[in-house]
Order: sequence, then C-alpha cells, then structure tokens
Amino acid sequence: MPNKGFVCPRCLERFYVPYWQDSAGQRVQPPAPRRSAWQRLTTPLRVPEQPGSALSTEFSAAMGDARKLTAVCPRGHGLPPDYLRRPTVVVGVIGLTGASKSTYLTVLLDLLYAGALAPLDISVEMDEESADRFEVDYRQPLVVDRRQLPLTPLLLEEGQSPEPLTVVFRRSSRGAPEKSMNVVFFDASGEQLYRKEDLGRFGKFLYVASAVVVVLSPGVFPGLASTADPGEASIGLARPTQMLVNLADVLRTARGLKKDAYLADVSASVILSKADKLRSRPDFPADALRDAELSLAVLPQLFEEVRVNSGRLVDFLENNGGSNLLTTLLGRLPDPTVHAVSATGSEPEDGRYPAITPCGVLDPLLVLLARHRFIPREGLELEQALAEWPQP
Ligand SMILES: Nc1nc2c(ncn2[C@@H]2O[C@H](COP(=O)(O)OP(=O)(O)OP(=O)(O)O)[C@@H](O)[C@H]2O)c(=O)[nH]1
Ligand SMILES: [Mg+2]
Ligand SMILES: [Zn+2]
Repeated sequence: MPNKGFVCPRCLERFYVPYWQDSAGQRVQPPAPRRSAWQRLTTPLRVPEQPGSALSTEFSAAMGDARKLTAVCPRGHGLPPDYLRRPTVVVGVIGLTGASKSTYLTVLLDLLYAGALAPLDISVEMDEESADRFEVDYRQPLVVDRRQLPLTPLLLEEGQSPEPLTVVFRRSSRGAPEKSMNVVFFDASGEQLYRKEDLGRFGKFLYVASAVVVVLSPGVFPGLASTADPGEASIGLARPTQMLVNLADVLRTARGLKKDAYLADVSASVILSKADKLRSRPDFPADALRDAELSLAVLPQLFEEVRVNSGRLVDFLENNGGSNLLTTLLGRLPDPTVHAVSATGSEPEDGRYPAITPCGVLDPLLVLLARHRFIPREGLELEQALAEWPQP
C-alpha cells in the first residue's frame, strides 16, 4: 500500500513525517516509540531497578518530557493528542452557496455530540480547537438561538484554510479492541469550484478528501422552483452540474487516475437538502425523509432502505428536470447514495427557526462510516447485493 502520510486537520496539508515541539515551542527530536502491548506485559515481571539509580531517573525524566511533546505539521499546527495513531478520513462538504452545508454540518455534529450513535456503541469527541469554534460560530447561533447562519466567507487567497472541524469516532465492541478514527470535515464552497480558474486555487483541499458529501438544494431543480430560497431559482442546473464535473476531475487527478477511472477509495453521498419543503408535494417519496431507529442488528436493513430510497429520490429529481445533473452525478462519483435531509425541520421566519427538528441527518454519515469500514457494510454495497442473488 502506498504511504499516504498524514493530513493536518488545520491547514489540510499532506505530510509524511511529523515534527515535534516541546512546551516552549522548540523543535525537538521525536519521542521514543511507545512500548508494545507485549513489552507492557513483560516489564512488570522484570526485577525492579534500584530506587534512585541513574537509569530510572533518566527514564522518568524522558517520560516526563515526552508527555509535554506535541506533534506538529510542517507549518507548525499542533495536532490533537494521538491524532497520528488513528486513520483519518477527510470529508469535503460540497455545494453551492445557500445549499445548507453549514446548517447540515452544525446539526449533524450537534446530534453526534448528543450521543446519536450510542446505539451503535460509537462515541464522538471533538478536538479542543474545533470545539471552541464550533460552539461560537455554529452551535450557539443555530441550535441555541435558532438563528439562520450567516453565509460562510469564501476563501480569499490561495493557501487560506477552510478551517475544518475535527472529530474523533470511537467504537467499542465486546471482545474486540476499540476502533477509532479521525474525521475531518470541511466546507468547500461550490462557488469556488464551478469555474476552472478558481478550482486550481481553491480546489486543492479536495486533493486530500477521501469522502465527499454533496449538498443540493431542491430550489435549483426546474420542477421544484417553488421551494427556491431567494436567488436560488436563477442559479439553474448548469452551475451545480459543472461543479460536479470539476469535483470528479479533481478527485481523479489527486489520485493520478484517468477521467473515467473508478474512484475506489472515495465515498460519496448526496444530500437533497431542505426536504421539509418537499413534504407536501404529491410526487415526493415522503417516507424517504425519516429517521430510522438505530441498532447494530437493524443496520443491514437500514442500508437496504437507504439504497431503495436513493433510487426513488433519483427518479423524483429526474422527473423534476434533473436528469442531466443526475447522470453526471451517478456516472462520475463512485456509487453515490442520495438522501433526503432536513437539517432544521422547518423554514426560518424573519431569520429564526421556530424549532430545530432535524430529520434524515444521520444516514449520509452512516454510509460514510460503513464505506470507510468503521461499521459493517452489509446491505449497502451494490456488488455485495448482486453477489448474494442466486446465480441462474
Ligand atoms: N427549510 C429549510 N431551510 C434550510 C435548511 N437548511 C438551510 N436552509 C436555508 O438555507 C439557508 C442557507 O443555509 P447555509 O447552511 O448557510 O448554506 P451554505 O451551503 O453553508 O451556504 P454558503 O455558506 O453560502 O456556502 C439557511 O439560511 C436557510 O434559510 C433546512 O433544513 N430547511
Ligand atoms: Mg456555509
Ligand atoms: Zn497544518
């Protein structure tokens, strides 16, 4: 397997060798590798050293230092504790302005924080630096004050970071060692993706993304124009379609792949956002907007439903003028699932939501976790489903 190195959760630069800093911010030698489980087991069996011997004093001094060392990226950003020991999935949340990227991400992270995945024995923790920003910029205004979030500022210069939010997922299962994974979410404004010239400057973060969540607002589809937020109806489908073409190109270029090659190691889910506005339409598959009860036992069934609903939503969007966009989506992204999501459950009035009652928010994340092998994938994989059909 090629060594893909690490990705800094602050600047999203890829790097291969971490640097280390002491508490004074000085670059230092890397700490000695941690003892293996076997070493930890056998050490207590050794004859204890003489108390106060030179060796043990030196050893404890070194351990004391090691605890104060922080791993940093080549640009000097401190990495969260044990970040380098866990696999990392970088998730780009992609969509045009107003699509609901920030609103979705806020509500998703809030649900995770509140223990939404506890039925799957998964706990979630945000790294300290992200947690502060999340609380002040996202959670307080939207979830507590129920106010509409402001537009996310566009990146103004090359190299400016989209300020990702980093979360650690841990899964304990009886009799097996704990599994853990870093998930780094960042907002990739589609406004900086549909023009080729912007893509070169601002699309480079997508080079490190191994998961994409594409957010599409219903208002851009001709047949659903009545749901458009101000300014949305005039966007049309050319822009989001071009955004998807560019996105697919960037993901392949980053992997040195040809234009139509299969993106084996990328997961893709697509969100039809603001689905609360679609509930009253007779042609909308309203039961595709739901929250299934979670447990490990029902997960395969949940994923089968995700697949069925995805197919129904594709039909719905095609019938509402989206065939060209859907063809692009299904043809260029690796086996994407389409989800109906309402982050807030209702429309804001005078800038405030009457309540925040999310619906369908977790499914796209569950697909992501399954595709990156953090939870079982049974029921989700197309090939697997086909392989299970009885052969003629
Ligand atoms: N009815 C309804 N409206 C929503 C929902 N989510 C977002 N909206 C509306 O869409 C607007 C834009 O949402 P944002 O989350 O700020 O969109 P964004 O994709 O982050 O946009 P940029 O930051 O400009 O790229 C919100 O202010 C709401 O008016 C939803 O679940 N239901
Ligand atoms: Mg935003
Ligand atoms: Zn960095």
